[in-house]
Amino acid sequence: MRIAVYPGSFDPVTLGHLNIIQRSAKLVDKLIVGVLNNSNKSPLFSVEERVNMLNEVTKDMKNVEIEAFDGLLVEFLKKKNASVIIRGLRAISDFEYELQIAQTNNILDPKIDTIFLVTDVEYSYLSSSIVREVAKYGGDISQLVPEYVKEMFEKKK
Ligand code: COD
Repeated sequence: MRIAVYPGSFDPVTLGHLNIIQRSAKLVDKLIVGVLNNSNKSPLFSVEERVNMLNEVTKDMKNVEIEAFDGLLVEFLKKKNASVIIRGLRAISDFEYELQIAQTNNILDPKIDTIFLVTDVEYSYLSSSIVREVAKYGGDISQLVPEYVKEMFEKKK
């Protein structure tokens, strides 16, 4: 069974993330979306809220599971019997950072490989921080996030 992990902060999950989840779930037997519980950062949404939003927007995807993790990503993969990391690439600016973490993870555990999916053109500008910024100033985020996530922003007001 090929198990992959798609890790991220997902603060919050965007339509760009969802597109990567839908496409990568077709490539593997099981996809675990790993939500980083990073105590050093102060995210807008708690890890429970981020997991809840991801559960809601992937509820029809049979081979997708959502789980929070902390510590090293490679340790999380080991615990889950996963051998593949999925990451998304939007632009050349993503590449340097993504290359660095993929190589670090491969050094930490040579059995692990990273697969990059290139963003669909319509989402190439989209990031969680853009969504937070637009929402902060009262802009319409309906074209950036799933409806459920939009509702979660409204509850935060
Ligand atoms: N289209 C396509 N892909 C997208 C889009 C979009 N519109 N938006 C985001 N993505 C991709 C990103 O490029 C990324 O690949 C993924 O989706 C998740 O994005 P984020 O921003 O939510 O997640 P990050 O980059 O904050 O995640 C960082 C990790 C959690 C992977 C990293 O911090 C980590 O592994 N931490 C654990 C500690 C560890 O093991 N460190 C060692 C490695 S250096």
